Amino acid sequence: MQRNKKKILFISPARNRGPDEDFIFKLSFLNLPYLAGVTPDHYDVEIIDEERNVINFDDDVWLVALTAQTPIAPRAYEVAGEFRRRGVTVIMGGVHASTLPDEALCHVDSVIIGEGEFVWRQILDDLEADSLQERYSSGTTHSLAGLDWPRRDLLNPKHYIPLTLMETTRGCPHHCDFCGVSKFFGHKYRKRPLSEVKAELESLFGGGFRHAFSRFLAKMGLDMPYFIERRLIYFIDSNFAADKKYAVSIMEELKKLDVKWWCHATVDIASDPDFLTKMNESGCLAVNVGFESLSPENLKSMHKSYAAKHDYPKAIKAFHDHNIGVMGTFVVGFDGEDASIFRRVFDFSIDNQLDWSLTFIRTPYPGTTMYNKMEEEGRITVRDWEKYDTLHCVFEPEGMSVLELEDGLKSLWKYTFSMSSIYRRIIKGPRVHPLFYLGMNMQFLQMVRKWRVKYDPFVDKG
Ligand code: B12
Ligand code: SF4
Repeated sequence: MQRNKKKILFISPARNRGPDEDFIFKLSFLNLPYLAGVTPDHYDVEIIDEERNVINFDDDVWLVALTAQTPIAPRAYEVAGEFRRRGVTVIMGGVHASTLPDEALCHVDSVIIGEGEFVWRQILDDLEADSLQERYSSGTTHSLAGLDWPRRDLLNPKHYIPLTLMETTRGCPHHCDFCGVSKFFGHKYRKRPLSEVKAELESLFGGGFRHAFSRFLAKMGLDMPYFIERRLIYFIDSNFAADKKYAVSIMEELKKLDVKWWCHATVDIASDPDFLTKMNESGCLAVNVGFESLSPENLKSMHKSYAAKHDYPKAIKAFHDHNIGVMGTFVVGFDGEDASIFRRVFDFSIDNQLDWSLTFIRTPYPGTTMYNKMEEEGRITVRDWEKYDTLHCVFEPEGMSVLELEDGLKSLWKYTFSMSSIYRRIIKGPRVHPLFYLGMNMQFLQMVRKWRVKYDPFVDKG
């Protein structure tokens, strides 16, 4: 059969993961669906998620469009090489290529720096006219009004957990030194018009689902019907509640639609009980909070002083008292930090019954303030981007060896996701949406139980 439309293949490449790195639950993504959403109808579009599909390099395609975060960049370059050898034009966007366009241009024909939607049609027109530029830059000040909705329909729902990803804002007013968000999306907190967010929510969840029995079960902490009915949203915004008035308007809509949801937010919202009440009433299951460090000095050193002002245990209790679970994340490997940090983070997670707790190794991503500082100090030891996955140490640590840091982290994950820890954090109490958190914790348990470590900081050597 002859195809008369030109085909654009959007690809999200995947790292080679060993069986000991594999999650049962897979998340979908929004960036390529957003770009597919602004692609004119006269093109044939397909999204390949390499985590789930095999790439057919001999497919008859006109254009390949790649996305990649830093640890995926090497694989993206391999994929680009395969297609270019077959004479196909390859372009690349995303955080990594935007930060290191010169590097990316050694592997692809064109690089998009910044948000793709605003330059995408121009790129297609240029390619049609045989005048594709090497770089396109979209800046970080675009209004989000009128943004076309992402083509979620191009991702096979069977491949992912029953969860809808959604974005309401871009940018973040804070300046944490390890984070690329405010550099990439800007310090200005840009919000989509409320009417557009509400219309998108309505189109996804409007109508149906008014089962009194499901709501009754949910009140007992059993949210299962919402998962089965796919009425679960993950707001991928870096900071969902930086403008609380705006967030409240969205929550009013979520309450009407009767859905469950979670988001990323900063710890300060815990000191606003009215806001927490509204979160709970609108179906919030969880808030993902980057606690990063238990030391105020470390928080200051990473330019996260606003968090140092908050009492973490009190904040977690406030979330729990409002029936909101806490997914806490931490970072280890600060200067002067020794191996006792692993035990401290573990104890903190248990004592405060963190519903989910994940710790990463400090990683200087290119383009961040942390990267520039470590580069200046000559402390970056690893240039293989695959290792920039926050489980490896890519710099010269101070206070621990690389092995202590990497295996200490793995041990921490093993203890955090052991049955006894899961029991103490979730089952014993406060039992905030226990089914949801059991599922989340169990998938980590099944992964970390296969891990082997040479060094375990939890074992008393004395
Ligand atoms: C949600 C999220 C996650 C979710 C992923 C959910 C999912 N499947 O989408 C989870 C929790 C799993 C996750 C994991 C990780 N994440 Co994350 N994550 C985010 C977050 C908060 C939002 C991502 C997002 O969807 N943004 C919205 C979309 C629309 O933006 P986008 O992907 O950048 O795409 C736009 C442009 O980049 C561009 N674009 C992108 N691709 C392409 C391609 C083409 C062809 C074109 C033209 C344009 C283009 O156009 C898009 C639309 O405007 C970002 C921060 C942020 N606000 O972006 C961090 C972020 C992307 N994550 C980051 C990191 C470090 C990670 C991890 C490596 C480490 C970790 N320990 O968490 C893992 C690795 C995951 C992996 N791929 O292996 C870093 C990336 C840094 C870097 N240099 O790579 C970020 C920027 C946060 C930060 N602190 O700096 N993450
Ligand atoms: S608050 Fe979160 S998104 Fe904002 S700069 Fe800090 S880590 Fe990045």
